[in-house]
Amino acid sequence: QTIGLVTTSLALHAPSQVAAAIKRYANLEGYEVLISMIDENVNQNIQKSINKLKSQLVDKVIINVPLETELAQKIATDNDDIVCLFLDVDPYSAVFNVSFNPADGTRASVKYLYDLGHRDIALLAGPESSVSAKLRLKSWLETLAGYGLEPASVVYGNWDAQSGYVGALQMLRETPDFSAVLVANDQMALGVLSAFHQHQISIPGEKSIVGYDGTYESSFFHPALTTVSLDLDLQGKEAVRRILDSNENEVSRSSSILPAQLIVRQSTG
Ligand code: IPT
Repeated sequence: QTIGLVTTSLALHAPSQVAAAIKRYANLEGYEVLISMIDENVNQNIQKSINKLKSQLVDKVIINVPLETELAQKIATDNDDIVCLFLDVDPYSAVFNVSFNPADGTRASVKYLYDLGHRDIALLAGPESSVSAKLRLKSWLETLAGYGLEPASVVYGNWDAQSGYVGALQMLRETPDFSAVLVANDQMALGVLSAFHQHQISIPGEKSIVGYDGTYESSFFHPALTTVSLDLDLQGKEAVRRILDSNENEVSRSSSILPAQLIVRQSTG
């Protein structure tokens, strides 16, 4: 028996860690996992991937691709002969999903920086094409506003380390006075660390950095990264459990929203 996984690029750490978890837990349940990786999240590519999996008799598909609610709904409806479970959609949408609370970790990270005395906080957001990136940015902005603050700057990256590096250089050029930067994922935070090191900016002496994801590698960054941690292993485990438990009954397809949690390490002060 086989579970299908349609996933965004596995060159990114978070989706690759989720895929590893899905495989591990599926195997424990006696299932194989067939992976179809797509590079562009356009509807046609997703449908092609699903068709390929269907042709191999897969009838349960986990979809870890950033999708607007409407598109996710369309995919679920177009494929109602199988079960589709989504991992990267608006958690509060009606589609069957296992995802992370987009606000608890972001709020905790802003509060933590605020309590340390930071008032000039820059934001390095994820790509505008990602629902999760938009929800993280929205929550940062709302929480900052709750403290009467506006961000020192908002720059967008594409989730990879190089985009974080380039984004940090842009901030240093255009709005250099910030004392902390909230980054939408750990890989971009790695690029920020590199840019700051190159400019001999001490971390956290001169500037603090907070990442997001809590990927395994982030505790080995230098300095070890303070980050909003997502339990990616749990997301994979929960996705396997929920899709195997699902049946025709609507109730069996209600969503799970997992918590995110701030982990304080050495990149903030
Ligand atoms: C999200 C990660 O936080 C981000 O680092 C990036 O890897 C992105 O996925 C890729 O789409 S996690 C997602 C389940 C919201």
